[in-house]
Amino acid sequence: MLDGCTPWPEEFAARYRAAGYWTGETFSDFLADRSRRFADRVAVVGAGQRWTYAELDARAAATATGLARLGVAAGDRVVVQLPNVPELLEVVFALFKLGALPVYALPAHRAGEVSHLCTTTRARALVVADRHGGFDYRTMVEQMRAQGSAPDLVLVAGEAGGFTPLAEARTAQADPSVFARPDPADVAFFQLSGGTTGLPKLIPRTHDDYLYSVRASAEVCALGTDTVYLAALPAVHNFPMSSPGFLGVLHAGGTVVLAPDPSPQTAFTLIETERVTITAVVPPIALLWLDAVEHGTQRDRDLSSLRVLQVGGAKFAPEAARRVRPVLGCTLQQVFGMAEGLVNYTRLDDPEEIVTTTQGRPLSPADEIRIVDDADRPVPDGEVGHLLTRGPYTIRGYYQADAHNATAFTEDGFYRTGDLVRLTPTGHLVVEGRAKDQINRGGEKVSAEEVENHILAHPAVHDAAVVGMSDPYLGERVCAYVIPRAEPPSRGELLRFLRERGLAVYKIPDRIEFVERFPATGVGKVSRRELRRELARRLDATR
Ligand code: J2J
Repeated sequence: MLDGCTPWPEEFAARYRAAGYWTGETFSDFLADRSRRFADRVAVVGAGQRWTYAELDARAAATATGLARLGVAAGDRVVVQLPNVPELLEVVFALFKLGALPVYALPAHRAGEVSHLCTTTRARALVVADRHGGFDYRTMVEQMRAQGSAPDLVLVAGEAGGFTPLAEARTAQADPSVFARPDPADVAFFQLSGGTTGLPKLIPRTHDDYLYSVRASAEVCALGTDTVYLAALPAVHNFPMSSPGFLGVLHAGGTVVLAPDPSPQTAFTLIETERVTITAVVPPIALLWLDAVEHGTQRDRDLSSLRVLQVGGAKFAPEAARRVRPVLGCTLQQVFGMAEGLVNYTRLDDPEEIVTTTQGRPLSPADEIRIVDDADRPVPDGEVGHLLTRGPYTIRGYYQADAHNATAFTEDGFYRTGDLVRLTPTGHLVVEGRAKDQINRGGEKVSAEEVENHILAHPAVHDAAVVGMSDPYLGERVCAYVIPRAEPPSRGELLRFLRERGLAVYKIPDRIEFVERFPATGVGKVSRRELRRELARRLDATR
């Protein structure tokens, strides 16, 4: 296995193979195989294009050949930061064919995160779009170049400026001799962790483990060739990629429709015209859709093709969950997952009460769950505790992170999710809170420590503590408490400073409070819990 990654112990690997979870299929062969089976079916629709499986496979093969000529080889890491455009699938499958490893960056990431990904993985190349959502990625890469953190090879989908156009990497003729046959037990790509540490951690996922979660998810979601899946969230995120996501849909021979944004206007138009059957959103988007249909301008939309609305990434309140069926006329499926592995689903035939009040149950019979107290002792049945998990598609370690892995995993290989959950008598999990220093901003994860480090870099800042503040729409927003050295910088100046450091859009604090000191815990550490309480009091006072 790739250096810096933790394999499953051999006895577990043998067990997962014997049970048929790990089949030995790889992402390198995946598309060619589906293309043989579903050749003339439409695989992907988006940005004015519509490609069949055969076309997508031919494009991926031609791009793989071109990338090989540009020097990309098996084992190379390539950072892929593309919005929801068909080229995303083309590039990712081209890399798979080459045996190169995609490293996924969200479109909202900026120079800070993308530089970190490029340098930690020693990326051979970076693939970006020209512009998306009002942001010019070429300018970002120029900034990275100036800092020496961009790889030499930069490919741009669209207007390339001074970089290599992605279209140029596509050769007229594919050359299968450049294709690789990786070991199915090896790492296929890197997902990004939401993070609780100073820098985002990389999650190595293998062919065997990830393809199992894709196949099993497609089955739980009853996908088939008649499935039309709308990717409304950024497709590189683990949820729209694999739960069951675009990979699950391609596995089953369905059609992936890529939405440039998840607004009701954009998404409903695509649902109507493409006859979408299933889609996945985070809770704030679900609320937006519900409101748009119930009270807003989208009342007369024809959403009759929609069978399943998946909601996950953050807690979906039961009151909102109960509105899904009457308002949108489809089945709700709650999804509680993580890029590290474990995914829980409510099943399509679960009673309405379970679907609206729980976050589902584990995907696999081989998923092991422990709910424990602070001392790792199992809590009594039905009580709230820390969720630990181990299984055939949950990683055993982050990439090159020995020190962090020592606390993020138990000695016997359980991943500490940082989530507080309870188990219902029916075997479903209810997420009751979180013990990790992470803010969940409507499904987008923000590490408190990471943002604090950026604020601390400002010369006028003495200390910083970042906490979540409750928000009726996003669930939480980001609030930074700052102790200035003397004269505090203005809020505007501090925000500009953070943007210029290349921090992702969703990590920029929504609120900044200047204070003289922080409340301390018993051992003298900054008490983020006390800060959260203080903030709640302040917000209540102004409401
Ligand atoms: C409460 N909290 C949730 C839910 C995730 C499918 C779906 C989501 C993700 C994801 C994913 C939640 N209710 N329904 O990768 O494949 C919080 C938990 C969890 C963290 C993981 C998938 N669904 N969460 O959100 O890696 O705190 O993955 O540990 O981005 O999101 O975040 P992430």
